Amino acid sequence: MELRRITLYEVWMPLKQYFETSFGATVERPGILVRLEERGGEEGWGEIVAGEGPWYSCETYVTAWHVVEDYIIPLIRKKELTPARYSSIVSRIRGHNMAKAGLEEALWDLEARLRGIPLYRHIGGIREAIESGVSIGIKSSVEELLKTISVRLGEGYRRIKIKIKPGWDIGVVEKVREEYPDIPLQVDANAAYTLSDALHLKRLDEYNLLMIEQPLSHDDLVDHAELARLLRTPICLDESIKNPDDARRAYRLDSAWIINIKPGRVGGIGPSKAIHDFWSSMGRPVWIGGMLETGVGRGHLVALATLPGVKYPNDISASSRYYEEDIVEPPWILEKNGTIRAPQKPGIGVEVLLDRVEKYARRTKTYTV
Ligand code: OSB
Ligand code: MG
Repeated sequence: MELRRITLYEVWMPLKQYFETSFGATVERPGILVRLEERGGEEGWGEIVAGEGPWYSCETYVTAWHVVEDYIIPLIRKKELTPARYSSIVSRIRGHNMAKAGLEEALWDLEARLRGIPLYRHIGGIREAIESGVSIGIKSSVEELLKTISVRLGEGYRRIKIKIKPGWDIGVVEKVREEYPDIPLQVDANAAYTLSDALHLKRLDEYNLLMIEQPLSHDDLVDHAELARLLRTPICLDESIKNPDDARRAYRLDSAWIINIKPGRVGGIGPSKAIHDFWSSMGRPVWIGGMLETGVGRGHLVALATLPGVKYPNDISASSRYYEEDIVEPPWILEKNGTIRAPQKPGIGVEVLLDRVEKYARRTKTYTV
């Protein structure tokens, strides 16, 4: 594909409700949208999911812009690109997976649109609807949490994930289970514990959780393996799996049974597929996680969630769970049966509303390539 222009939009999307994890609260979500235009006039869109501060990962929306502008764009100028060639070219840059992923996603979207096929088919997806779960942040009280869970279940979400941290864990899960003995339920610690909390975490085994996500340090594989031997609750890794090699090592060490794949964290759709393929070939399940994406990034998540190895509901909720108005048309909608349909239109299958993007953008820049 021959690119003509790349435009970056730094958008700030106000969340309907703040989202709190063990590393902090997000009130307004920054994100960088990537728009590619190729010679024939076709477009591709991707999203950089780096946050406001280096809390979930070391990247921020500021470092991501810097890396795209000063390193990625100069490296790809005048090059004939496919998503795979792009990944190979930018592999010279260490880390900065979220920055890399934005353009990579846009290339996949562009390639699918040029071929006139939906992105999910282009990447090997096999289902026309994906199972939608919801991730619920830390609340000011258990009552508040129970109320939120009841609303989300009423909307049709197929599984509830709650964020935990020291002081907001066993007691909270116990109360949720008292109220809802049978719902599919899982917890996410975002790396808030250490191995010395192993016996404390073991108490979660009583509550029939689908999994515990990233209990220990953000780049650990060894301690998770030790914890996995102690717990009956399956361990799911999020932060610790940053590339396909990490997945291979996690399998070797037996650090996890499940991987939450996020394209931003691992450098895009290609590396996500590689992790999916490897982990599935080992007979283990994956699902697709989210980073509070706008409708653009969400399109890429939906496409990935149609892959055959996705065996659990995903952190892919409707646009209305996050935002008063999304920047795409149609917005992502939850069906009554708790699924989201994979669009049959080319690429991510939704139209990006440029006037909305401009409304939320605080910085925009176009590069000719
Ligand atoms: O750990 O999965 C996480 C959001 C921001 C940063 C990290 C995480 C999350 C979520 C939200 O859990 C998932 C979503 O996009 O709905
Ligand atoms: Mg997580």
